[in-house]
Amino acid sequence: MMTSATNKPGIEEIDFHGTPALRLNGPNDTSAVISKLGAQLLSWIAADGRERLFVSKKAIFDGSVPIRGGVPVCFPQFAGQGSLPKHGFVRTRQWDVEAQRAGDDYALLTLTTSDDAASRAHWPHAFKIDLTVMLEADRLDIEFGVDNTGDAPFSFTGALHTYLRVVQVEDVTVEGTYGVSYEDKLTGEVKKDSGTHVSIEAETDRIYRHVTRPLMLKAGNLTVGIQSDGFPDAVIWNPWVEGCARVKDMEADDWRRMLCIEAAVASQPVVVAPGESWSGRQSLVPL
Ligand code: TA6
Repeated sequence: MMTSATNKPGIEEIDFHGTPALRLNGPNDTSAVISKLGAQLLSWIAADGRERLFVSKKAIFDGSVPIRGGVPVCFPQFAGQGSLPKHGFVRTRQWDVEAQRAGDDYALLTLTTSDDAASRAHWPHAFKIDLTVMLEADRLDIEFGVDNTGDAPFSFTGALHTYLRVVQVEDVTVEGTYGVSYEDKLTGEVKKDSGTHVSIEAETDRIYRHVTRPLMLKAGNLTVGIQSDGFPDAVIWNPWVEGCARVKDMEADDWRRMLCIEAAVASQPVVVAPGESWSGRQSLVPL
């Protein structure tokens, strides 16, 4: 399909629920919105015109808590795996624009943040992290980079905590985990997946270790392929009815409309030597 002059890819500053954000207008009427708060992707409309990310109607955008939905960036700690605030501290930071550009067939944005007195009060390391979102007609790539700018090594865990929108999570299957070991965070057990797919039939919180194949979320007519590079693990999370009721910034039936499939460093921390970098990517492909 030809891209007309009026919908040529580009990037614009917008206000999204009161928080400064950027909208990537991609080819074939695709778009993505990324908040400067947390460098959080909050919307991705694929070429079929449908929103693919879930954001709760009860999400809070004032920076007092992380925004509930989209793609939160968890760093330098995954979940409660350490003494830092849950999922680290970069979800409520204001990030800066480092790069933005668009061509006929893509729009790209990079946001960055680095250590300061506030971060060092939590975590005594010098770092620079960046998140790049690249929007094309038929895919969205989210790349997370970590630079150690100090003179001592550090280790981190983290995730791109992607909330995918589904119509009814009970009807969803996730393929690609056959034979992969996972930690069931609800029971502490380590098991190996032996079925052709995962169905969501109750609260689910699993860390799949060393995932090498792409995953496929089949959610009625909202199928998405999920490929990650660099991130060793994949997390599948749905709070179900009771878990959702415990989350203040979710509506009672939000559990039904979302499934988190996260690209994660969770089973083992990554060590970054001084002056060295690490990067990982999650790619989402509407199918
Ligand atoms: O990645 C899954 C998880 O760690 C769950 O255990 C659940 O707590 C979820 O993240 C949401 O965490 P949040 O801090 O955003 O409420």
